[in-house]
Amino acid sequence: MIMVLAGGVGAARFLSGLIQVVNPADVVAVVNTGDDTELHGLSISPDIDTVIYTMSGSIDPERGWGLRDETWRAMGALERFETVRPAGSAAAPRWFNLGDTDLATHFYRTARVREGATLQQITEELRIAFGLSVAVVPMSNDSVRTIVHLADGPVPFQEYFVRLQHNVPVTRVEFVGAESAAFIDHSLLTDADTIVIAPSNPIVSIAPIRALAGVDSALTARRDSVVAISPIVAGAALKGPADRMLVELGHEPTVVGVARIYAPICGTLIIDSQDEHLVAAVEREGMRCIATDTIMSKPGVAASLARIAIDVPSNKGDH
Ligand code: FO1
Repeated sequence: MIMVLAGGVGAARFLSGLIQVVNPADVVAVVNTGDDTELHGLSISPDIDTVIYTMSGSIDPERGWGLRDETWRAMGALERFETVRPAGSAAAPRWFNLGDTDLATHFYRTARVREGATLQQITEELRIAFGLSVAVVPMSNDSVRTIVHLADGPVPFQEYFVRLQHNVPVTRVEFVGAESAAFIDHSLLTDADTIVIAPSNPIVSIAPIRALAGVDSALTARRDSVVAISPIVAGAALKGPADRMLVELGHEPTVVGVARIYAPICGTLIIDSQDEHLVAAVEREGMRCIATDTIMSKPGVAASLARIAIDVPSNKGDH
């Protein structure tokens, strides 16, 4: 079994490649839920939905989130209330775009949460409803919320990422609830033949999972069969604020910076060919380093990247 630690868009694209080269039933995607939010009274799990939508081919390819062929009539209809909404009211927020067909997912998840279903049960129902044979599980059934501390105070992740367009320096990132939240299933950390850390933001997509009790120690214990793919290429993030966040939080915005973050828990870092000149520098951090094409916007790259990722530890047992 191959376990993938996943955030949003980059991880979803990698997973789409992985299920082309292995039996999807052999894959378990453990997805960050620190981005989760409640808006309009709805329970929203963006990274879980992005992974399910992408692997099922339902994703909007340009946005990388939400559903293709989407309409926005419900969001548009909220506009009339903005003039009457009292100051301080959370009603009718329009900064977070929920498409009409995407709303169906949030209606379903919210109703099931209210009935007492766990996020794992709901996610299992969603992935089956979207025709996936890959197991998609939340990192925890317990609430973990990524709070981003800015110069003028803390904000929930989605307010940082979407409302503020992440155009604001971060001083600290906190995972509220992580100290008491239970990782979804520790046997995944011990029984997996290979663990892949997908090309997601190390600070806000992978770190929330690592913050759960026992995860880092379990990964460290088997770091030789843990492979990470750098989300930073040539000193920049392909999508999102990962490079700026690395700098703002005191890391190098390069593959060496990523290596230093992952070295304790991961034996191999896969970097893009554009960073080939940094292979030796990454290896000086105590990791094996493989340079290859990691730009998954090109067809076929996700599949070839996945094949390389799962073959790395293959000399340590078959899949
Ligand atoms: N990202 C945006 O940049 N703008 C949005 O309006 C937006 C809405 C949205 C709705 C549902 C959903 O599942 C994801 C959505 N995202 C949006 C992406 C979301 O912010 C993710 O958390 C990021 O992609 C980081 O993983």
